[in-house]
Amino acid sequence: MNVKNKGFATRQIHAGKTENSAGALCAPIYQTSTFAFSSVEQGGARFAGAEQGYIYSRLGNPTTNLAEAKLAVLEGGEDALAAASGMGAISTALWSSVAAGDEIIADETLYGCTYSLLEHGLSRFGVRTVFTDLSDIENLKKALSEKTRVVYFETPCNPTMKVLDIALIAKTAHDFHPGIRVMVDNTFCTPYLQQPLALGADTVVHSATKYLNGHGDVIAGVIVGDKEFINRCRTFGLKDLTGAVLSPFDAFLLARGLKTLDIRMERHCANARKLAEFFEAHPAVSKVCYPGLASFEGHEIAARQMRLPGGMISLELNADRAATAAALNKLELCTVAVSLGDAETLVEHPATMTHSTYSAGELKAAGISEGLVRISVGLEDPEDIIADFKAVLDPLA
Ligand code: 3LM
Repeated sequence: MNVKNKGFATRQIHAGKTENSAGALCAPIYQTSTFAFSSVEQGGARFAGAEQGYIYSRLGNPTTNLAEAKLAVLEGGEDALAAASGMGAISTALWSSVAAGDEIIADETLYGCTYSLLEHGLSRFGVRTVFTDLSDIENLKKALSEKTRVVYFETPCNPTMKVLDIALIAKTAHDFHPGIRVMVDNTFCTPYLQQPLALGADTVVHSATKYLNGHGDVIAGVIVGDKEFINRCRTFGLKDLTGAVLSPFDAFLLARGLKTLDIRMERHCANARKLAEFFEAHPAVSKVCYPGLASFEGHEIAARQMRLPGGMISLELNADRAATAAALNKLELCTVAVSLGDAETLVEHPATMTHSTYSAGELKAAGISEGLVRISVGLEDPEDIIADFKAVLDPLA
């Protein structure tokens, strides 16, 4: 059954389903590295692309295809490619887009390892990245050149929650040259909250480790976009350049997690809004970055391009770094840990953890202050999350 025109919940549950010999409701895990050919000729035909069918799990696997089919349909893309991690997806997509001499324009506030890939990785192979603040569209106009191949950004940005206008950035880049690939990391939102392709972007990448899987037990990534690009990523980028293939078991867990994406995101967002409002009213908190607060700079753009303001909050306390750390160490319900999008509320310190790949000067340029604390609001009862923070913040007020 084609579910493309059904509602989001129906698509997340039913997209990608195929029949199996036992009639199992949940797709089997095809835990196999290779696939038998009926003959030498058939193997040759599959390698030549003259016949459809599986060859080897680095090139495709039925369980992985299920997760890919769901994500393509949910993001509104023609096709999707799963990868072994978010960084596997991002590196595969970028390696498949550039060659020595090309340029990438990226927002200056990015997940730490993406920043490192661009600044310390691709730069070694003759690919230069121009980092700029894409919230001012004049910066993009200045940075665009005949060498630009990709415009890359996250929104909301990890970890400052800066919101970028996807439609405006995509239009500006495409007006300059339609061939420029506008690539958006949609990890913080998932397709339930935001659909970059519908807003004019060409490619979406994700750390599927986060909300998409949603249970903190998988490292995975995905690229979504047009058939030609995904095919290039599959048959060259992932196959030959990175080899960052998702295992069938992790693909199974990802497809399983996706079935409840909408209800989890609704709860993450409802909890985050309550917690953000609590922080905003608390005297120990000097700054709250949450797209759902009218006081937050990115509020209007977020309201336009996101269904709900998300489950991530960043904040600063009226305390020095040591006192901030001491307070966080006293949390009992919430866990001090990197990563995000899990059932558990996770709290981390970007300057020393997720963004320690930035130098002190680079952190400052990216707007990531020394005292910034990032919270991935979980699915617990919101009163319990708030009580945990209240107990450690009250003594600071
Ligand atoms: C983190 N982030 O805690 P993986 N894109 C975004 C991300 O946030 C991440 C990736 C890509 C965190 C991971 S830090 C050691 C833990 C917006 C990951 C990369 O390769 O699946 O980890 O995704 O912010």
